[in-house]
Amino acid sequence: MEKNIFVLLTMLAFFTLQVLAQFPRCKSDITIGPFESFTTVIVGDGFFSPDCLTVHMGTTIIFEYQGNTNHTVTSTNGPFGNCNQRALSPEIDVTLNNDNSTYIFYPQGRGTLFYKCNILGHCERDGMFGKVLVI
Ligand SMILES: [Cu+2]
Repeated sequence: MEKNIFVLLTMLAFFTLQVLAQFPRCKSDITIGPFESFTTVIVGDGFFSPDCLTVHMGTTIIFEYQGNTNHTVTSTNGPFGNCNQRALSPEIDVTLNNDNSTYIFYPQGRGTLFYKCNILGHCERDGMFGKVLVI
């Protein structure tokens, strides 16, 4: 009887880990203090850094291009790592390159902005996605 419970718990732990492994994790997870007027997310070739950012209401987020090929900041409905859909609210779809190297995001309320790079393959293949949690 005890052996059966052990086997059951082992299987449960195994399947739980399998499910958790499906969700991408933050490569970096930064929280910005409550009185910062702005913070920066670097848009590079194949990454956003930090990819997970927490700010307080009133902090502006500057997406700063430091790449060699075009990238976009494109809002999605989430969850983190979703490369498929675009979000309509807030709808953001900005191409960044040497001619247009910054996008300034002014959060209008608390909540999470999920975003990705919409250039083919950049989100799916390179993992170009991120989120901004506004608290
Ligand atoms: Cu890109």
